[in-house]
Amino acid sequence: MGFARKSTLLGAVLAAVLGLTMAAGPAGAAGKNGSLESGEFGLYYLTGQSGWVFDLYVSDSNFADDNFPGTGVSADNNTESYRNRDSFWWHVFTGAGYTGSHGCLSPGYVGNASATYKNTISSAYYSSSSC
Ligand SMILES: [Ca+2]
Ligand SMILES: [Ca+2]
Repeated sequence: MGFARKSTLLGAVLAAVLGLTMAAGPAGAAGKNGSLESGEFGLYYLTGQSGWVFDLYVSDSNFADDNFPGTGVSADNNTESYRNRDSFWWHVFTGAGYTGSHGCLSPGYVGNASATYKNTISSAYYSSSSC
């Protein structure tokens, strides 16, 4: 867990720079509550952003200790599509600890996982830059 929680100051600066109308600010997002809010990255159980969503507000180095919120279904190696509602890039990995194949989802990205990442993602972190 080498990543500090995103500071509200940084969020405020980014919101100002990007001209976003984030009235509630980053404090409105609550990770891993099953609801994909602004500032979060969502990994979905099924394609087309359907099924349960594993919503991340901060980086997670190992999905093996996580279930889809409100279920007993593991989020590890079990996601098929994405939606990035964050202003950061999200980097996804097929191995725990940010190892294995490495893919990047831009801010605002919506799509299905390619064959490499379908039901294989085990960790993810956010960054201001792409791969
Ligand atoms: Ca959430
Ligand atoms: Ca975890």
